[in-house]
Amino acid sequence: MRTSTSDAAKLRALIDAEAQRAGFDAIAVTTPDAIPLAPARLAEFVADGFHGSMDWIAETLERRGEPSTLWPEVRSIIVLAMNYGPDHDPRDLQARQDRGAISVYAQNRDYHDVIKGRLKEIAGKIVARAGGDVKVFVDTAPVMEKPLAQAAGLGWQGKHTNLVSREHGSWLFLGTIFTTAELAPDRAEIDHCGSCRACLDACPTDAFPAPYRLDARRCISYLTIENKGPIPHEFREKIGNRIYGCDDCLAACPWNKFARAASEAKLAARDDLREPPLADLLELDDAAFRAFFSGSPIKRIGRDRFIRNVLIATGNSGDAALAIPVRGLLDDASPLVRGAAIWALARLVPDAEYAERAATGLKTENDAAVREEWRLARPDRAHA
Ligand code: B12
Repeated sequence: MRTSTSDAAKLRALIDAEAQRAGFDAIAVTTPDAIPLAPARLAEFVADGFHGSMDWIAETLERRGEPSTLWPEVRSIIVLAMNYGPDHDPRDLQARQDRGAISVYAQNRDYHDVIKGRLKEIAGKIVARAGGDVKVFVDTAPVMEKPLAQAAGLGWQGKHTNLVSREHGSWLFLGTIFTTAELAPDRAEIDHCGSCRACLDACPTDAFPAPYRLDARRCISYLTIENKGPIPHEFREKIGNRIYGCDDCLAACPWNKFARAASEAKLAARDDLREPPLADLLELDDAAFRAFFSGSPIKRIGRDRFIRNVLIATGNSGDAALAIPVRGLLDDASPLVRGAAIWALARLVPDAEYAERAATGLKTENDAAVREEWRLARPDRAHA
């Protein structure tokens, strides 16, 4: 769609005003051809297997790497960012082993819902003013939001691969509006990480094989959210009490000193998700899980995967009192839960109890993976 320079300037002024009104903290514009390096880097990520079981990344490779393959009519891409900065250092909770640590982004209402609604409002205003067509995307569409945000100038992709901004540090959500309108692009941002490697060194599971490259299979965010099966043994202790996502690489970023806490009205944390007791979470059955996490992104992973995570944190808690709810989960209907309960039990009860329960468990358990958990949790104590 052809737009005259003065019309484009007026449209941009409208977009800026609407974005501010909708509560976005930053907005900038880029073009669909502005991320020429991204397709090859994305292909390398997939070729190396770094996407793990996120098959949807491999399946959408072409569309994801090239915005104009996703939507040939797109002429401009508006990238919007919303600050979700915490009002405390999220790593502090790691010292409270009886509590579960939920990553900052998941302590509020699901940002997909919050941001998508607001992007749609702005997109509606663009069409009303300039005509043409628009599409809005946040997170789940095959769009590479971070390189697009860097190309638009909102920040740069840090060594932890997330977008870092001078004003908001590492605490930004991203969303995009694709439009057929021609808008003048903003200038791309350059890298300001320098020789810093704080985020790389902060990773508990060594998920960065090199700066700017993440092996998702080792990332606690992937292991606790995307991974549907048992959590590999090598990561269980390192996960500590992190029960949904991880903030360590973000929280280590020195640029956060310029960030401010997100406002209450927008994306403030739910009080009951700031430091939930593991004992309470272990009690959640399916219905209680869905009710408690209504409107939260955590609901997406379902009760069984969530309880799996809580059980790993419970095993790491060293709190023998938690063996009581763990014993109750040894007979859970979900093999995923039973397997994680075995691991937690092995770390909380004396040898004699474990040996006795393993002997009984191995007699009655039919699931091969759960049987393997009985054997591996304490190889010296479990006899087939
Ligand atoms: C898949 C995914 C994940 C996966 C994989 C993460 C990843 N880094 O790829 C997992 C589940 C692990 C994950 C975790 C998290 N995620 Co996520 N995730 C996504 C998603 C859906 C796609 C990302 C993607 O395209 N990955 C593929 C890789 C190849 O792309 P890339 O990360 O851009 O990789 C680039 C670099 O490697 C770089 N590169 C490679 N080599 C080199 C060399 C040099 C020299 C340079 C300069 C660059 C470079 O080029 C690549 C292409 O740009 C986006 C939403 C979206 N649609 O964009 C959200 C998104 C990236 N996630 C987000 C968030 C908040 C998180 C978590 C913080 C959540 C949490 N607290 O647990 C963690 C952070 C972990 C981390 N350090 O990345 C936000 C990030 C916002 C921001 N400020 O950047 C996004 C944008 C969602 C959103 N709409 O806000 N996520």
